[in-house]
Amino acid sequence: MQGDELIDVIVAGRIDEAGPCAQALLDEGIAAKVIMEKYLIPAMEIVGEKFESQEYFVPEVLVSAHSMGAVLELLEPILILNEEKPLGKVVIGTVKGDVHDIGKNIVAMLLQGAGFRVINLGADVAPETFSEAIKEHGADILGMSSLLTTAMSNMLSTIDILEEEGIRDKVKVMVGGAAITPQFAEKIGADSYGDDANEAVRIAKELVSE
Ligand code: B1M
Repeated sequence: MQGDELIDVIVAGRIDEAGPCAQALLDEGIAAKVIMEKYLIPAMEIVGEKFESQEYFVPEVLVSAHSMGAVLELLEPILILNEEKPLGKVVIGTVKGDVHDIGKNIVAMLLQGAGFRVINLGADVAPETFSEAIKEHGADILGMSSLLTTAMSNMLSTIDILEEEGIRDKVKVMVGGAAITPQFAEKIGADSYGDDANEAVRIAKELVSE
């Protein structure tokens, strides 16, 4: 089994083949993290290029995304460690108005794998929902993701609510996702920006040790 085959399966959106194809790579001894970094993320990059060049439209992108989801489901229990004493608690979600959740889920999985307790609120998460979850779980870090320029201002709306409720200084805010830049993160008063999932883990460790 070649990793390139997994890329082809995801790009072509052959959902039923995605899980077995990834399982074959695992059986060959290829680590889950390597499968994710070498095959899954590049596959979605190809899908993104096809979308941009209008070779693909939303339905094609959706079946590719579901194929990737099937593989992530398979890899999740392998990537996640159940630490008895977590490094910290992270509430994470994609902001309101944005349903892109693949990258955010990868970040959530790697954070869990690194020993954080992660409360993943999903996608299209309202500012109030983030704030409630932070209070309920006593989160150390809030992670917000956005891939849409039309939705990214909801990161600021969330930070505003945290300030209104007097809890902004109790939680570190990390933002990321394809729409976000370090300049935007700074402008909205986030504590940190993560370019990719590995960087997000490194930053989260720094944030809890500050
Ligand atoms: Co959409 N989409 N999409 N889409 N989609 C983009 C984002 C787009 C760039 C494509 C394009 O036009 N070139 C474009 C946004 C343009 C913009 O705003 N600048 C776009 C658009 C326009 C849309 C719709 C409006 C299309 C339409 O309906 N006409 C619509 C919006 C729906 C909505 O949200 N309200 C839409 C819908 C969809 C699908 C539902 C079909 C599907 C999402 C399925 C899903 O997520 N469950 C989809 C997809 C798959 C994409 C592309 C092709 C791929 C995104 C992806 O999964 N990448 C995307 C094109 C692209 O990105 N090139 C595109 C792989 C993933 C691993 O990367 O999410 O960037 P990413 O995550 C990375 C890093 O960014 C980082 O770590 C991850 C791993 O390394 N990261 C963080 C992410 N979150 C982080 C948080 C952190 C730290 C790091 O800290 C908290």
